[in-house]
Amino acid sequence: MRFEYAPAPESRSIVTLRDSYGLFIGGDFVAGSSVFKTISPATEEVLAEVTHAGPEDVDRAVAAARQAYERIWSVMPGRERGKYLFRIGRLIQERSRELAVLETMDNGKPIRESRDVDVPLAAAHFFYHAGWADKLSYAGFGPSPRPLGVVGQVIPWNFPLLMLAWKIAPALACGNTVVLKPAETTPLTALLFAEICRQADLPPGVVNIVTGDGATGQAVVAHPGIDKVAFTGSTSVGKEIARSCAVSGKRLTLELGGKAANVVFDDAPADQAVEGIVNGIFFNQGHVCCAGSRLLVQESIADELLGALKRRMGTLRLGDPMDKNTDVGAINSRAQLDKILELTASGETEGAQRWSAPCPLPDRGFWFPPTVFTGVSQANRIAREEIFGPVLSVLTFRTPAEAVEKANNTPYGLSAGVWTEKGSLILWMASRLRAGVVWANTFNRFDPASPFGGYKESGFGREGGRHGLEAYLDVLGGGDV
Ligand code: TAP
Repeated sequence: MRFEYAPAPESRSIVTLRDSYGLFIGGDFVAGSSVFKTISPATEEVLAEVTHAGPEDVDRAVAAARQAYERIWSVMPGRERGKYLFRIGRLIQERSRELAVLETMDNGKPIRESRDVDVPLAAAHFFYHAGWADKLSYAGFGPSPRPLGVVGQVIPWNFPLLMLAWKIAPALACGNTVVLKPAETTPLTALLFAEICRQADLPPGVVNIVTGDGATGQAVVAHPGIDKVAFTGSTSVGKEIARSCAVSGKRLTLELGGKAANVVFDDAPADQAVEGIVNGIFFNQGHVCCAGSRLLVQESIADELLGALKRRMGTLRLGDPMDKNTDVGAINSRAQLDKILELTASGETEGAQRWSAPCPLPDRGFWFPPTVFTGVSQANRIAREEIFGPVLSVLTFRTPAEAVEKANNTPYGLSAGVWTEKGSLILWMASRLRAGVVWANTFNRFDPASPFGGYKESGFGREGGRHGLEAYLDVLGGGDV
């Protein structure tokens, strides 16, 4: 039986969009070299004009960050820095509805996700790191670990505010100042965050936000005044940045792509496993670095599980991201949709069978239905390359050893899932899977206290937890923080 829901649209009235946004440098919104437009991927309407930061703008931002670092932030006692972080966390909570609506408008993700996942987790990151700011001497990095200086941070479009929080909260807690570049297609919540920094009376220059495209990102990471680069994005751009940092001696952390295996054994609780598979790949339209995009299912239950999965996929509601009942929102951009279309076409060309949930797609905007491919071989592109969309590739296995071999047969290593009733099998699998995070009988769980990061081409360094602090501290140095 299929339930129909009446529309339950969230109101946009809480958000006041400006026609045009400047760059946030030295505590002020300032003009830059040129402008571009940011659109809603669900309707293609123009939301606002945003400033494109050129090299000279990046230069100004780095200078502002340097001044704030030397004169204020690096010499401020940790307990005082912690108060600012705490205040920012509170303001994110107070303005959570506004942030969630704006995120959904600019990114296309369902309001339910931005409201219940992105924004609360962003606030949690600030609260968590507020707690560390005055305790760094007890974090196991020596008695007085020092900050690194000015940090250049470049983030992607899939979790715009949350990725900002992952980057800015630990950097500030450790005494660094930042120049952050949000993704070209999703700059608006970063700019609202800039307003929050002003509301929190954060000293000017501690956080600087430069909007723009890849060239702006390149100008940030290549700037000689940057001491450390933190990048989240694709593996190809990450490799380019690694090459440029290698010759400059800058400290670097990379959070890159993934092609996670979600492994389901024959004794797994079927209904929970189906929910976990759906959450693993269709959450946030599959625009998730750690998405469970390869389902490895034990051969003996494959038909039964796939039947249940397709039934569940048939109940997913795709459409207006502002509707509180929507499960699957818009694809973030035309370019990303084209990439998904190209890779899924290759799946069929290479012999896999495609099945898509029977949901009508809106006429305007960028959309792709939840899709599953069966008959996939390990050599197929859809089993090897990150699609970054709502597309699941299904493979089967017979023994745990075969599951491990197939799960690890990827250049990536960000995450994995294991579904079984047996605790011993979970531990056996977890110790063999080459992935930064292994979820057991769940998927896509995040907590600021838990380190997150990759193996192999998924990057290096960790974000979150005590481990994440290390990336923002000169752990070999001495002195006071
Ligand atoms: P990218 O194309 O790599 O873009 C990421 C960011 O880098 C954007 O702000 C982008 O600007 C900028 N950029 C592009 N070229 C650059 C260059 N040459 N130098 C410096 N910066 C540059 O990735 P994406 O398509 O936005 O994001 C999707 C990727 O991010 C996926 O592979 C996903 O797995 C990964 N991701 C990883 C994680 C973690 S935690 N591992 C989390 C989220 C996403 P523009 O937007 O203007 O192009």
